Amino acid sequence: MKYNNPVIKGFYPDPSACKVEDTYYLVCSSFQYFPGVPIFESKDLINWTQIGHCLTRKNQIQLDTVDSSGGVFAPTLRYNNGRFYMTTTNDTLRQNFYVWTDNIYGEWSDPINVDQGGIDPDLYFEDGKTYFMSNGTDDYGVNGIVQCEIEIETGQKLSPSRSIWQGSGGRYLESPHLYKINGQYYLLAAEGGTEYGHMVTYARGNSPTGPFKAYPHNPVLTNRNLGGYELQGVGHGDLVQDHEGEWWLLHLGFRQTGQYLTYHHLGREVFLTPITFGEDGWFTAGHEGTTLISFETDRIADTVIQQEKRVFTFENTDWNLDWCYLRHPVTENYRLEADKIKLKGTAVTLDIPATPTFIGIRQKDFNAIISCEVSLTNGEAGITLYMDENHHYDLALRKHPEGYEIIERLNIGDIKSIEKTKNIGQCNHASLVVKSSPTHYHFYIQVDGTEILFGAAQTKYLSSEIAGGFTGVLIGLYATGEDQDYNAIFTNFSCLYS
Ligand code: 6LW
Repeated sequence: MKYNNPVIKGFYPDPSACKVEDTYYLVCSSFQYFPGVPIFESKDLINWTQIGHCLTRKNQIQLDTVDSSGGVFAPTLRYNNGRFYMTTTNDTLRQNFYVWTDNIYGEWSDPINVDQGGIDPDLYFEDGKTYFMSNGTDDYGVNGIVQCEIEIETGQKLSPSRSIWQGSGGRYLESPHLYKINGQYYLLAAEGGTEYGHMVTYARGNSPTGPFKAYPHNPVLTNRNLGGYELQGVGHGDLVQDHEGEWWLLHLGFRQTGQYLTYHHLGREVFLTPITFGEDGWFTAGHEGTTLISFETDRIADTVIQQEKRVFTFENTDWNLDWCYLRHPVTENYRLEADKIKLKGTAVTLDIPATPTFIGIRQKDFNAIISCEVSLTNGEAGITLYMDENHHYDLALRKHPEGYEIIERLNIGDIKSIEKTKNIGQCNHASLVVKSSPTHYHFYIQVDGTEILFGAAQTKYLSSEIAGGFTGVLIGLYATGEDQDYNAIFTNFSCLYS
């Protein structure tokens, strides 16, 4: 069959996966968004359904003081003796920790801290021992992939942290994962940084503690030399073995906005690349070490069909799965109903790294029509295309002393500008429409069923290349205001991808 990449679209970076019986499970990083660490499941590696989040309680993750792209960095998901473990870093606190659950559809434990620095923690279980890996500097001042043994019940270190591999020479050695395959230990990593130079590298050895010998042809996977190719930045991945014994890499990458337009604003997404082991025990990845937009493979049955949900509405999404908040939400400011939401705006705007009244869903594809109706009593409420507090576009309804107006606001770094306003008198209701293409957002208002073009802005100013950071654009519904009551009601939300 032929499958398309990405297999999970939109801002879902740093995938880590494991297989339990006939099901694959996968987690991603979530940074300043709450709940943290989305969990997906799949039976066939190409159709993924979100089933929950690992970090659903405030006592599991401190996000209040977290800047954009701070907070929850890359997680690892592992299963041992009937228990799932998810380990990650709160990068803002520089703290590695893990949580566990015996029911992946339920709640996860309180965090257990590990006193080893660096990011991208990994767990490897063998013979009653637990090895904990991360990147960084070891107890002797040596950089690299750093490892210690821990007691899994308490997170206590049972051995000093020791650097076990220094990588293949690329910058930003990170994302370690350790596996035992056919009696050998494989240490997978990412190098090059999570931009255009990103790559996957690995080494192998005879013991979980090394020494490790680098694969002679590293990087095993990178798209860094594919100029003019839509998929870039591939790296940071995790190996899984399928039901038939074949190996795959689930990893991140991004889609740039055009063949030679080196911007991406949808965030880093999840890609699937076949892995092939040679007789010598070294493996290769993808098509000559690159990831393609689609792979023809006989490893997945022709009867498997890659499904894609193209329409997202209030009615067909789940508030607890598809939608998320900036840092810890003030829950009483949200009334989430089957077909509408009521928001209580506060004085906190989208322009500061705090907790505005905001609920967002990831933009999963370039071409989309996003629409909703909003009613307002005071303050402001509307749709935001939100990358971070300094990079967002808003189409909103706003109260002014004599009545109401529609505004189009562009917020690009130091330039914060209301581009257009339209006075709508005493009418406190508006239909807002945003049409998105790879390169532009066009803003419309709908009056009596007719769409009136209000303005436009380029997507590239919301891209990671301009905004920096590790996240992607969310379609947010937001409100600001000073009242004590719910000042905005949203209905008829739809995001239709073509
Ligand atoms: C993550 C690191 C990376 O921790 O980006 O792509 C960092 N790789 O491994 C943030 O996602």
